[in-house]
Amino acid sequence: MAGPFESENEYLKLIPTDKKLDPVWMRSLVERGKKETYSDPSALRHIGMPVGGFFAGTLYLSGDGRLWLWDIFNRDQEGINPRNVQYKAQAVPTRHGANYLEPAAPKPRFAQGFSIRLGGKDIPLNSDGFKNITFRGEYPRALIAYHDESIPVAVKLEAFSPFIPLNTEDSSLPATIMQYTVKNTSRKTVSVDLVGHLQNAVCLDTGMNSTGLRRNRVVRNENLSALVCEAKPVGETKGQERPDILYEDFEKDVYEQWTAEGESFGKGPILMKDIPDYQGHVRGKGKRVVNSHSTAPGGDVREKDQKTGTLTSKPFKIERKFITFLIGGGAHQGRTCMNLLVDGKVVASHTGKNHNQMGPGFFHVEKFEGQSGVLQIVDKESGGWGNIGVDQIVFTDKPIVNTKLLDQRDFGTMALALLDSGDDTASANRADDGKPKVAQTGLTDELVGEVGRRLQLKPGETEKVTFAIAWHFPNFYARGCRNQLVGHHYAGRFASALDVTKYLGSNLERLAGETRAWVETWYDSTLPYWFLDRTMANTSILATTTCYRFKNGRVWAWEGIGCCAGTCTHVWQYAQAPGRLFPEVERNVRERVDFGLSMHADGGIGMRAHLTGSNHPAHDGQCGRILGAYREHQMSKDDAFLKRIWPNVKRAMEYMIKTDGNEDGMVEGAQANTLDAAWFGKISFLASLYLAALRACEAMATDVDDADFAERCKAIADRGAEKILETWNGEYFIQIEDPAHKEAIGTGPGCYIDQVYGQSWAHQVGLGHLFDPEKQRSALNALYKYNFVPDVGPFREAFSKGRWYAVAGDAGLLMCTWPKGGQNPKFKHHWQYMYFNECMSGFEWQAASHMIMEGMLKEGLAIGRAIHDRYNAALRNPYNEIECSDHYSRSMASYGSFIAASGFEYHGPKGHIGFQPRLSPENFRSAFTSAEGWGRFAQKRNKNQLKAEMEVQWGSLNLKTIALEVEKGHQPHKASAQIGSKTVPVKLALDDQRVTLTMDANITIAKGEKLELEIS
Ligand SMILES: [Ca+2]
Ligand SMILES: [Ca+2]
Ligand SMILES: [Ca+2]
Repeated sequence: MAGPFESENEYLKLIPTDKKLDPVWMRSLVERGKKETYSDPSALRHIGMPVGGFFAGTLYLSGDGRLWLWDIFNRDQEGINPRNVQYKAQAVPTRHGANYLEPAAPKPRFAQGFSIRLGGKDIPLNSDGFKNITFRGEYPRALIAYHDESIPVAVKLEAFSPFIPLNTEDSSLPATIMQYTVKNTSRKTVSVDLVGHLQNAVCLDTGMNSTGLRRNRVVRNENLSALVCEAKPVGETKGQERPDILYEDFEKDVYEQWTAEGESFGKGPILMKDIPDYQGHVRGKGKRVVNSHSTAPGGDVREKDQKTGTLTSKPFKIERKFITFLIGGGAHQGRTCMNLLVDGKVVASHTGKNHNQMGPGFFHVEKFEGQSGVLQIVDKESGGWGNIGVDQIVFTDKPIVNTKLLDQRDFGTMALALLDSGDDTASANRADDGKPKVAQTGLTDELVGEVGRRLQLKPGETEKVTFAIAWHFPNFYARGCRNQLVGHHYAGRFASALDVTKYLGSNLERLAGETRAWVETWYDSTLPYWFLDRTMANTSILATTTCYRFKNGRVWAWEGIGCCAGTCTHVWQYAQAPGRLFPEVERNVRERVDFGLSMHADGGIGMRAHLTGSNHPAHDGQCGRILGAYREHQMSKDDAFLKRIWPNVKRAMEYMIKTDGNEDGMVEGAQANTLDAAWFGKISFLASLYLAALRACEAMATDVDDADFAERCKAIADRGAEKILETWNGEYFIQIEDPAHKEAIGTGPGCYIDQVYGQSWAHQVGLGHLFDPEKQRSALNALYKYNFVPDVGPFREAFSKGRWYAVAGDAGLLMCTWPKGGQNPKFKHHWQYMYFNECMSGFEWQAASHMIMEGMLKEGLAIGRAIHDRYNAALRNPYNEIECSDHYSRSMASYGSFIAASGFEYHGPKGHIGFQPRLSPENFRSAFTSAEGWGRFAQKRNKNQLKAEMEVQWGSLNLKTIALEVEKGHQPHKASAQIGSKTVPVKLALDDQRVTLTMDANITIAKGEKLELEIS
């Protein structure tokens, strides 16, 4: 007679359309709330806040104040710590979410830390020394408080690298500042030393393959006392030469004294004549060599490289000063290499150089003489250059002069400095009681120096001590640019780490003051703390090895750390933070790369840029870069930037118009996009981006007086606004598949996260509605209804394909669902199908921003908060939103949600600014950035009045027009404006709730000045 009542649709079974979200949680989305702090030891260990400058490596700060990770030595590896973790009986690599499943924990690579010394006792400033520690993260700054009843002082730490919006240079220093405030909490005067120590880590990775000396020295001047760590090449070794010992020549057809595991090493050394021709001459000695490519099973290069294995020697006695060998193959650190193990630990490692031809390598093992060692030849890499070749291993005493020391990727300098001129307790070698000013050791030995200060504190008294740690490793060979030496921008500005600390020392007040001013401006807001924390946190991606700036000044980035090269257009276009906070960074990529070396003759922008060119274009990336050009123009003070790039922006648009064909405003044919495939048919996702790009070009063409092109873009966009409605299914927007391409993947009638992404972008740059706003709001509602899951666990049990950026217990917005069925069964045959089951925060942020812009606060904030909760430090590192590898650049879309919440619009060359706060417009306050200055906006409004103010904290703000929104029903008739006591004449125009104030002439609001507006 009736039923079944439950849905038969597999998606609707697993995705509740009524989310039944906890009312307390829902309230917390919009409430200002409290500053989130962490004090649980396990949470403190999960934290890794990037605290170095932009484009200078990754230096983490843990929740208890340890500096860790130290990815500053140009290792150029995939992820913060390349590894696999086991999950659901599968090995999950970094790019598939290893650090999401098992967050990395601080592990010291070398000796470094800060401590207090009291009565001869060393108490580290971390959880080993203090019982009670509280961490508060306000990227770019961390505040940590140390307290322990058994210790007569309490300590506070403020850690940051200078971060000053609009000042990219000063925000890109290879350094971090650690400022400690020590308070005597006892009733007696205490004498306490505050000490920082630093091991000389120059050539820490390659020292075993080099001969030379490490040197520490103490430098003092009027601004600082610094410990400087350096290395220099020398070839001498002590003692006499004994005869060489040939340990292994690999001339037999079996490995004999070696144990082979895995598949890639086969049964024994291969005859060089049997190595495939395409590998070239490997230049081994004798007839046979180890070569994990040629011995691996498989029919082609890819299959053979996919195989892995290890070859482990029997233990042997180390009885000479050097182990020499021939080595070739992949350059993957720790993955295609030969390792020397002593006491089970890898003490030295040597990779190939992405070349099959072998060359000489060596380990300097003088300090291990007499001990037992094991050699391990490793092929753990399954991708390109996933192989290793080795031959002719010899133990020898012959001194090896390594003239290449200066070329090593980890050759450079480090410095630890006290940033003022007071007395210090510096020592170049802490093992030497005499506090030497200079100390040196061999490259294989440990050398630790320190810098500190003695404080005499009366009861209740406090004192501040400011340290800086700086580094300078100029030899960056970019794996993403064919291992070419591209260097670092910072190395062009500073000669050494000492130079960096000197710059910090003489500019500390300004750099620290402006950084603090920004943080205070950011948090002096009515927006919820969690929202401010989360939308800013991803800006830290600029301060990780996802992002580089070459010595020639060019900005270049991975998608996530070490994974997917070339500042990918279709990934980076989601990022909104750099374009608003550091517009120079994005202008750099637009001008030098996208509309520069990446551009093809036909106007296509290659989606991945290498050193001198790029590969094929992607449709979404192409549109996104045109939209970026408009944002970068808006964030400029005049139209000089746009005028320079306009001819190529126009060519890029013409390229898109060609893919439209009949110029009906709908792109046809193969549409390559960010889900790593070409989709076919009518696709609202790509059509909306095309419309947004057309509107952006219409606006830019108008700005450069290219009226014909503006008209052309407008006409196509007008048609497209109608045409896109063909993809409307009555509730949301879909893909109408191309019957000629039924084999291709796509979303068909699915509810896809990016279905109206073009509109989200258009809102970011104030282009208004591109097409039917009501239908778009319906689409966003459908997205929330059909794709938001309060717990992805049950869904992922059933839909197990996909990577792990959200797991059981986590909420998230799924990429694509088919609540109305109709999924083309062919989709499942494509590997890219897995994407649809995942939660990827960059996409989620894009959708959340759009919802917030449209006033769907509950939905948009729930999505943002779900991401925030996934990255709670109790679970994992709050600063590492992961997609395909760590610190994934797309997640910088989060800043777009902040733009949405304040309803910010800006056009520098026109002198226009506007705010339409979506949260608490009756009383709203937030930071803003513009072309030349930043500050704070505030408004209060009711039915009769709107009062607003803009206060400039840094730089200046040039204005001609201001757009604001009055309360519904309010019909204002007059407006006044003043800066201090000076009245600024304004004219008022009203369009529904939108008020535009126009000044007679441009005004400039200087730093410290406030523009006050009253509309009634
Ligand atoms: Ca041989
Ligand atoms: Ca391999
Ligand atoms: Ca068309």
